[in-house]
Amino acid sequence: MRLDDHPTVLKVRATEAPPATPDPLDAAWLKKLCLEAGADDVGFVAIDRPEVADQKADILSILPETQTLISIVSRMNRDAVRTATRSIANHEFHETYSSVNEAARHIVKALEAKGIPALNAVAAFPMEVQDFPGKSWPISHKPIAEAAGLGKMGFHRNVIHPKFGNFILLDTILIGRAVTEESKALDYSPCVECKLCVAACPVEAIGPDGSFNFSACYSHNYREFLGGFLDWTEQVADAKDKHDYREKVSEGEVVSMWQSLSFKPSYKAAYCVSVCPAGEDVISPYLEDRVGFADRFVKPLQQTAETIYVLPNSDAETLVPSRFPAKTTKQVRWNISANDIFSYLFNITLTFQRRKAGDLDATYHLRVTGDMPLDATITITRRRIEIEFGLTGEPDLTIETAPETWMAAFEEGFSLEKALTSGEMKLDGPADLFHRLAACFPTYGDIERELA
Ligand code: B12
Ligand code: SF4
Repeated sequence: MRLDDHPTVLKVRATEAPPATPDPLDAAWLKKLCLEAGADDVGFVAIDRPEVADQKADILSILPETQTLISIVSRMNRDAVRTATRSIANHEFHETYSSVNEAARHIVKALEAKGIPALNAVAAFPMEVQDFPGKSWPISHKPIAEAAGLGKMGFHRNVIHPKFGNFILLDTILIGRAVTEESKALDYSPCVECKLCVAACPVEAIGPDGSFNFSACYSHNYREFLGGFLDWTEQVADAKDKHDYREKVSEGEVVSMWQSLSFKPSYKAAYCVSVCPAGEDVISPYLEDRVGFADRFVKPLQQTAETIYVLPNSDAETLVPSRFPAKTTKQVRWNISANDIFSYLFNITLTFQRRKAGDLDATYHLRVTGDMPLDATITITRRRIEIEFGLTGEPDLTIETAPETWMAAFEEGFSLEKALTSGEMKLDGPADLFHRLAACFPTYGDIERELA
């Protein structure tokens, strides 16, 4: 059959084209559409805004027609997120992820019906997890929500809405149209810097200096997500028999993993969100009685008897017994693998332990030899780490090393002496500074590489 005679083609050609939608779209009309679809608040950001410049290429690879980003938020019910009974909090997280996605789907459907290219970039999972441990999320919603005036990232790095506080989840819709009026970023942060999030987090992922300890949150809160699941499967694989397995993994942990796999994965904490008093709808009880607020919302989480998953030689491992006597720690492995020196260097920014760094104030020049030589400067000062490519500043210690030797350097059983004797590593400066650097990181899993 000729294409011109095909029934679909005949029908389409006989149908009158839908009336053209205005271009740019009317912002008031679009806002009404989003709120009616179930969003609790909404803002619009043009693709050319500087706040999203670093995401532009990723966004256009997802929907090349994109001209505007619609940022939407869904409110979570506060008491559900606050309770120490975390199954209830987890249900609230999951339901809100569903509602923000559902609102986005309705908006996209309505826009598509008007011939406007539109796509929901998805609030959270599924993500491109096959790219793990690389960046697996297609879009970062937080900077877009900030640009859309829907809040600012607080001390705990979650976006705090001026009215709803941090009891919101975010999503972004990409559309192939400009909008008559864009949203502006807030000119203040709703965060009141009370640091209740610091006090509540069982692994001090939120540092009192505003730093974020990625590996602490990821190892505990995300025990039943990506990395924790990998670790659990390896424990199954490594167990000699059921008795050995039962020694490694308790019955409670196994059924909890079953629950996460059967329903939706459960966060172990997310306490930073639970205790935050910021936002117009949230702050009154805190203003009336700060101590009472902490007693009511922070203390029960601090006093919950629970297992806290920690990396060996991490700040959390040291802190939990003294700060939270009701909680017990269990060591788990860090398993965001790094097969090349670039990802290894990135990895150490995720695993840096600020308390272990103590008063270390040193600059390291790292010279990696081999097929892909690389120079980098690692600076540790005031309990923060910075890594720059190239050699800058005066080094306190220069480390020249084969790539495999560097990648094994923070692993259990590493011998500096052996590496120096074999010539795989050379130091120019005090060896003590090498040990102090290594001590700033958790002890990684078992070494599978044999040093010559
Ligand atoms: C990666 C991620 C995480 C990571 C990193 C958290 C973080 N601070 O960024 C982990 C697994 C630890 C995490 C934890 C949680 N998350 Co989360 N997470 C994301 C995700 C997928 C991307 C975040 C992002 O944009 N990061 C980049 C920049 C913008 O953030 P950043 O803070 O400057 O960057 C840090 C890390 O991302 C990391 N990093 C930066 N680049 C890269 C690259 C790689 C490869 C890796 C591994 C890490 C990494 O280093 C930075 C400093 O530590 C978003 C969903 C999405 N698609 O946007 C949800 C999101 C940020 N998470 C959310 C929530 C609610 C949580 C939790 C409360 C758990 C939960 N119940 O869902 C905790 C809170 C932890 C905290 N206080 O930040 C919400 C936040 C809502 C809000 N009001 O802002 C989001 C927006 C999901 C959503 N759709 O609503 N999350
Ligand atoms: S708990 Fe306090 S310090 Fe932490 S984000 Fe909320 S307002 Fe800011």
